[in-house]
Amino acid sequence: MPNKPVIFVTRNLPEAVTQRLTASYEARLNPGDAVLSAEQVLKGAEGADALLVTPTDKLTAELIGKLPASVRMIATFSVGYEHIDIAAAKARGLPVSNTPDVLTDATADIALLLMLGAARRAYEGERAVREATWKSWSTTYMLGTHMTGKRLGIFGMGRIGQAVAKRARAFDMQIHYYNRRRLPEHLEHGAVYHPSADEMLPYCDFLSINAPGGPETYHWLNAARIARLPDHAIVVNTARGGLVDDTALIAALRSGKLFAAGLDVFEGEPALNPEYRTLSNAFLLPHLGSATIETRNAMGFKALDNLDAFFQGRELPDRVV
Ligand code: 8YV
Repeated sequence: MPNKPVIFVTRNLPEAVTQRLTASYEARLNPGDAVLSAEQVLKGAEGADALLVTPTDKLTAELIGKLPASVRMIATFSVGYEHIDIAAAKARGLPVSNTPDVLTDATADIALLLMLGAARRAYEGERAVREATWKSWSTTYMLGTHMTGKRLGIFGMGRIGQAVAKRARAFDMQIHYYNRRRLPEHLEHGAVYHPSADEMLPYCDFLSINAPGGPETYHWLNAARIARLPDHAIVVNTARGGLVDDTALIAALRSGKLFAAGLDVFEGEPALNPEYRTLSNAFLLPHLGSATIETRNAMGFKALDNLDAFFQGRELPDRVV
């Protein structure tokens, strides 16, 4: 069919998503799946009607300012959109869509995996089995700390924070939370709201970070806030690495102030602070929050739903700006 809109897709997509994309659009793909430089993004965008991007593309104000006039929409294959300068997109009248909801469960599942993995020393245990350093059972071998019945503080009680709380309630955890706005009571399910995050921290045997990244939350978890946590607390992060001051977290993991951390996201990932690799009380995953076949397909279909809406002149279902 002639005149299909041209979509420049910066990274490889799941097969089912690519099939649907290529049926409706003239897709300009990146088969090698390399992370593209700003110059490569601009080159790929030449003559394209829309961009389908991911968080590995840094769409700065400068890059957005240089986009060819043909580009009329940006769809990101992610719920987070701190990699896109939203003000610059708005100034150019470029609509931006994201992929909320469909990755809520997968990401909350990973948060629970991190909490259990950190509390029960899953990394050390797994390594002992593989490296054959496990010699015998003993009453004091590799003791972790209990998760059941403890207090969980959630920083950022949006969709994912609420899904983490739901799962944690099955472990009889008492939920505390900080959010810019208090949830309506029927969504709190008994969780204790703290109007200030700093005031919540002393109640967090476990702290789960579920707030968006970006300048407002940059290095939110710093040395002063870690000091407010109970001794031997556990920190997990499935949001964005930038929320954590790595130097402060690493110092607290080394000193024993914190029992452990479970991290799925890192500032500068995949080039994380190398000291994390040396810490046996850090349970580390390579940004797997939404990495299930079901979720990644659903994210791709959501991005396509938004592109379809745009090119059919309908309101975007997931409009960020
Ligand atoms: C994705 C994410 O893995 O959607 C997000 O914001 O952080 C992750 O779930 C990633 O963005 C894929 O594009």
